[in-house]
Amino acid sequence: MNDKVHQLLRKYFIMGSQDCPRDPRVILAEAAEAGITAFQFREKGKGSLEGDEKRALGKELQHICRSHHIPFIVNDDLHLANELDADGIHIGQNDKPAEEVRRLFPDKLIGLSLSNEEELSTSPLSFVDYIGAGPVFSTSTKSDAKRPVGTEWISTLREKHPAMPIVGIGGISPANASSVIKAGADGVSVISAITRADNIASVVDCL
Ligand code: TZP
Ligand code: MG
Repeated sequence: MNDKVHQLLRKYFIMGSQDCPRDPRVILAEAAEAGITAFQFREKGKGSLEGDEKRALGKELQHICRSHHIPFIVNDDLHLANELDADGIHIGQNDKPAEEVRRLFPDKLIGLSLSNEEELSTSPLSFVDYIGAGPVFSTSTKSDAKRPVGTEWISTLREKHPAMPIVGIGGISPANASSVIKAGADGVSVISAITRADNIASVVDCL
């Protein structure tokens, strides 16, 4: 299981319709075609869909993931993850505790965001499959993002948890992705580098 998780974090695309200047289905299909290794549906923040519309888009994006054999992971929304039978769920520090999420979803992939030592010290990592570490660099995609922690945070986590699957997030692009991997991450997760790309195939290629 662990080996597989390390691999699927390599090029982890995250988005919701609010991040997309074009049809999200087309953007995901292009990214899938280009070789992303996982996808997270993060329908959240200003301009995001809710209720039936959110569910319907989630279903369509899941379908695209399935046809490319890419895991479909839902951000925060346990109800939607259950309803769609997503492959995984990603939770933050203000969501349901990891222990409870693991009890609800014994077989799903569970990811947890960690931004600093304090969060690390209070998080029961035995219940999660991977860590989302960041924001590594500054980002304008998430309005309430914490302060950038640099690649040092990746190195710290790697040192403390040598076997844990870790993916960097926040301000990552083809220009800096290799520094995140070099610091010890198994992969990079990106939103705007892909959703706002002129050429998605070349961006995914260079991550
Ligand atoms: N969590 C920490 S930073 C961030 C999230 C969801 C946004 C990352 O977006 P981008 O466009 O890749 O910087
Ligand atoms: Mg959250």
